[in-house]
Amino acid sequence: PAADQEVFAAEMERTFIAIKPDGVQRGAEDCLELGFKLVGIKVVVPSKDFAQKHYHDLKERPFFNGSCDFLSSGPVIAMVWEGEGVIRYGRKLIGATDRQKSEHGTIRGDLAVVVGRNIIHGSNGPVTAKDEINLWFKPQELVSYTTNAEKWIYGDN
Ligand code: IDP
Repeated sequence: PAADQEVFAAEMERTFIAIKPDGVQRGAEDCLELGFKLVGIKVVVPSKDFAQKHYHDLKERPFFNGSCDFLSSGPVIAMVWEGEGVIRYGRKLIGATDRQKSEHGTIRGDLAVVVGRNIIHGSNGPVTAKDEINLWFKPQELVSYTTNAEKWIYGDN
């Protein structure tokens, strides 16, 4: 679904974040200091067919083919992050799709120059997040664990 059709809730959830090929070449993974939990990560070069699956909701858009070619052009760092409100927070950290509209202090706002090379992907909302996590990761590639900091991050009352 489009971002504006997704319903958000501040509950424990998982999102799919990917550093795209341009972001990998430019070292953008250094920008990720989320106060959230990384539960899955791998480096992959997606096939064109796989990229088409990832961008399936953009099939009708004129930039669909170019975006799929680009996503499959080199290594992508694929990640699943977990935490309360992580889907919306991830989008905020990434910034608007078009760099001209993304704020300074966001990854795209600071690093991207053109919309077709915008460094990083993050799920639009809960439905997309679930679909993308399922597409990119097998269940056994994701881990559940507790960090020592969690009780300080979330409190217990
Ligand atoms: P998002 O990545 O912020 O969720 P979407 O609208 O889902 O934005 O578009 C997916 C990707 O397609 C964008 O990240 C960008 O790489 C590419 N894209 C979007 N709009 C354009 C455009 O107008 N020209 C070229 N590429 C675009």
